[in-house]
Amino acid sequence: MKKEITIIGVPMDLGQTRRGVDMGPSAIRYAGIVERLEDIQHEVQDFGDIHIGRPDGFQAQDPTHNLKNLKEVAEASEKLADAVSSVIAKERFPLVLGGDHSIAIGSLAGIAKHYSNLGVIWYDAHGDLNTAETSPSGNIHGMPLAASLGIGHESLTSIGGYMPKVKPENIVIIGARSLDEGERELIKEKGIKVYTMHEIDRVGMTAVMEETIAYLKDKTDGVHLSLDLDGLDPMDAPGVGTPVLGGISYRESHLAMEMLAESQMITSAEFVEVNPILDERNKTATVAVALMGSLFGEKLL
Ligand code: EXY
Ligand code: MN
Ligand code: MN
Ligand code: MN
Repeated sequence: MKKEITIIGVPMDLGQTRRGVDMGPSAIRYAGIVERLEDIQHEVQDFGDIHIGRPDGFQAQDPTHNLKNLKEVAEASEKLADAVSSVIAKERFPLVLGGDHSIAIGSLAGIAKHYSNLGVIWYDAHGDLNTAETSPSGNIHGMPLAASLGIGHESLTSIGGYMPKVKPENIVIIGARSLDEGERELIKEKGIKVYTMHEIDRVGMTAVMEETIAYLKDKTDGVHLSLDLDGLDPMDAPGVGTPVLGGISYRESHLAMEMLAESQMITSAEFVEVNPILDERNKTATVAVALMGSLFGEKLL
């Protein structure tokens, strides 16, 4: 089904400390995302990039909070929330390109207010469920899902002027294989549905996606796909800042996207953590574009 898509670039690298991920939006555009979607008959507009304020000097880690670049990440999140919300208000599909995963704080703030029960599919090696109290790094890209649940520092949970953005029962995490202690406790406490790599290996991606679609279909009025390229195996997506061995394969990821396309349940999406500096000949951005093709209905035959 033809969609009216607006691409929003977020050159954010302040949610973590490896330079280069701010070039993710350019790398994905260079890999031909606009042409790819137009080739399958979608109408595509490019909003351009959200402006990211830079901290004075280098990483302004705030020792009292264990929240690096909190001010700049919060400011960018508000700007992104406004941009995404205006896209949805025009009844267009927001396709957000990262930038590190802290951008999901802004995406979800801009999206969730348009739905009464937004579902979230978090495709990621990580849970991104940390707070300043539980984070081993102080990197805010490890906190966006917690913040969107209303858990964590008020500067992050209050983006968009409301909380929470999402309820625990409307989240499915797929691909987890690196969870910190605090994240494991939160998952148990909140009853968040998680398919780790163990489940994916055991039952297969087809069953995981069938169960995910069935789990969300009747209780949500929209579903956001937050796809972190580090959810894939580093062999297939090497250009990411926090690679973890033993990930989801390229073909399993295409199948997941193709099944989501068939379900027609996805109402917004973001693709994050592409870092062309750590990549091999823009391979990870190219993989991201191929997966977006499948998500938007591209067929092999
Ligand atoms: N859990 C670790 C932390 O919080 O520092 C690693 C987080 C990596 C986050 C990437 C975006 O998925
Ligand atoms: Mn500036
Ligand atoms: Mn992530
Ligand atoms: Mn990740």
